[in-house]
Parts: sequence; structure tokens; C-alpha cells
Amino acid sequence: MKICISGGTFDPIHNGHIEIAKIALSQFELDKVIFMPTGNSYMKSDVTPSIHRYNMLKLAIEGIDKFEISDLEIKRAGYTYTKDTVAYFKENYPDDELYFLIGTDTLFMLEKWYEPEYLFNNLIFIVAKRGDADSVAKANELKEKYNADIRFMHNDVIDISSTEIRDEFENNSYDEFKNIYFDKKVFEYIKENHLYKEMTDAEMIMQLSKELKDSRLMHTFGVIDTASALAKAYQADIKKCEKAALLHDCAKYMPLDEMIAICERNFIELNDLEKKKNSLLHAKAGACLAYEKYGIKDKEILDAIKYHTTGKPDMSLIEKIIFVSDFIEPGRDFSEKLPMYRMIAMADINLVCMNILKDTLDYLESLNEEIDPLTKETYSFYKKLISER
Ligand code: DGI
Ligand code: FE
Ligand code: FE
Repeated sequence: MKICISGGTFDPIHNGHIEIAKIALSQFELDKVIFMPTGNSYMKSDVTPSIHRYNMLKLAIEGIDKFEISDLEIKRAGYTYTKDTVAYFKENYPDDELYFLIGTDTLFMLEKWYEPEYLFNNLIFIVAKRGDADSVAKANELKEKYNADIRFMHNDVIDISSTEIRDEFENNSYDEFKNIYFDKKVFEYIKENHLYKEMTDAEMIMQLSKELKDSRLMHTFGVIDTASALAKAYQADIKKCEKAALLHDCAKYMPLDEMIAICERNFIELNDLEKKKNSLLHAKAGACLAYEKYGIKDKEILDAIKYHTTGKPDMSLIEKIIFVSDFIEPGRDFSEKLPMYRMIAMADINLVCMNILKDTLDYLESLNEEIDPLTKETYSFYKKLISER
């Protein structure tokens, strides 16, 4: 079989990608084209979360003969090298002939890829024209140097790029989007999932009000007020603290299996206790949901959500503010110590962290609940910090 891999971010996929792949298919008599969106782990990249790029691609190629999609790279944590992908195909499909589809711009970058010799030894490159500088000379140079197999496609240049499409979404309302090189199903997906457009606070609250009970929403507003006041007192970034507070419990009512799945696809490691306790896992799942669904990319905000239940040793200021606000917000009334903690919080945030952790541990012990190692470590850290000063 002649298999051609078409790799890229596909952020988003557009008809240019589809057309080029169709031409490659017929011109080189390929048996199939496999679209391979690149991976990106939570908090590590500026591109759209891989789950969305994958879903859009899937919609775009639906029903097209000989087009397939692979999640090989989005399932791999950390950086993915094309070399690893090629090695995977070589191992699993040793008898197939492997092609790799690139644009002329990529041709000039190939030597900078990880282990180019391996790639040139194992792949036939198909180069699609992208309307830029003549690349025949470069191809000849690579043929000479690596004995590379590089074949040019005869295609009209399709004047469209993902960057332009992202700009178009960013600068217009969804309803103004008129791009004719675009799949309607993909467009609907983008609109539905609010991609390429920052959500306003009002939109986030609307969404949250669908997912949280009223009492949880009231608690959330209490956490926002408290976090905002603490941010002012400690000169933290008020907007970031408010956003983290707004979203800190966004995954509170997600079913446990979905929590596990969202953490896994974002490469967040879970211990056995987390895998059975919604009450713990909603923090990590919440960080992932804030990233995938609410479009939050700021690592400080995401980490504040991620650690709001257990805390962690040596928290950042915003992590401490969310951790503390969650416990002392005005709607909480589970302990008579709360008024005192509210006062301490404004003056000595480390001291109040230690107190909250101590109370949480006592409470969990009284219930005979299993304690997460991170909760214990966090308590030890703050106890030591306080005792040493
Ligand atoms: O989500 P909230 O109710 O606003 O508050 P939270 O996220 O701080 O805590 C949720 C629950 O998690 C709370 O009942 C205490 C519990 N919790 C905190 N640390 C641990 C824990 N539960 C277990 N089993 N182990 C822990 O270490
Ligand atoms: Fe919580
Ligand atoms: Fe909370």
C-alpha cells in the first residue's frame, strides 16, 4: 500500500488541506492519506487543544474516500517527533510505502527536524506548492546530500491559510464568517465550542450556570469576592485571581469517568485515590476543562485551579489566594474559626494556609477519609515555614 501522512497542527483544518490531499491522492496513486494532527499537552502550547483540532479534522474528512485520521501524535505526551511517527508506521506496517505531504515552506525546514537522515531514508516527500520561492534548488540539494526522494505536486496554489482563518474569527462575530474555503460542519463545531475567540466573563458565567447548581454558583461568587480582596491586599494580579476563582469548581459535577478521561488526554498524572474521589479530582479535571472549554491558557490560572483542593508545597501567590478564598468565602459556615481565619488571611497568608490545612486534615481524619499525599506534604511545608520564622 502507498500511505501518505499529512501532518500539521490543523488549527483549523480548511479546504486547502483537503484539496491538496486529494490532488496528492490522485497524482501519486496513493491508497490512503492519513491526517495526523500534532499533539499538544495542557499548558504547553499556544495552539488550540488537540481534542478540538482532532474533532474538527474528523468532521472535515467525514465521508471522503481514502481519507483517514490518526490520534497517534495527540496521544503522545511531550514533544512528538515525526521520526517517532515514522518509526511507528515502519514497525506496524513494514510492507507499506510511506509518503509524507509537506508544503514548499516546510521543505526548507526539513534538515532542522529531528534525525533528518532517518526521515529521508524512510519517506518519500510530496511537496505541494504554496506560492513561495522556487524550491527546486533546495530539493536538489537535499537529494544530493541525503539521497532524498522528493517529488513535486502539480497543484494550483490555494490562497488560504489557517492563520488567516483564525484572524477572521478573532476579528468578526461568528455570524460574519463568510469564508468559502471552509467546511460548514467545522464552522458549526467552532461556533458551538467557542473556538478562536476569547470568552467574556459573562459568557463564562452563562456556561457555568448551566453546569453548576445554584448553591455552587453562589459559592463561586463568594470565592471571586474573597480572591479579589486578597489580590488587592497582596498586590497579586486581580484579574487572574478572579478568573481562577470563577472557574475553580467548573468541573465539580463532571462524572468521574469523564474527569479521568480529560486528565488523561491532557497528560495529568493521577494517583489511585484521585481516580476514585470526585471531591479530589475535580481540581485537576477543572484545570483541564478551563483549558479545553473556557479557552484559558494562562499557566498561573490553570495551576491555581489544579491545586485548589490539596494545595501544594510552596504555592505561588495566586495559588494561595484561591486555596484560601475557597475555604473562607462569606458563604462558608462550617467552622466557628472562620471569622478568625478571614482576619488572618488579610495579614498573613502563609499562616492561614497552615491553619486551613490542619483543619482539613483533622476533618478528614475524623471521617476516616483517606488523605492525599499532597495534602500532607502541603501541611508539612507550611508548618515548617511558620515554625522556622
Ligand atoms: O470544591 P469545594 O467544596 O469548594 O472545596 P474543595 O475543592 O477545597 O474540597 C472538596 C473536598 O475535598 C472537601 O470536602 C475536602 C476534600 N479533600 C481535601 N483534601 C483531601 C480531601 N479529600 C480526601 N479524601 N483527601 C484529601 O487529601
Ligand atoms: Fe473545589
Ligand atoms: Fe470551591
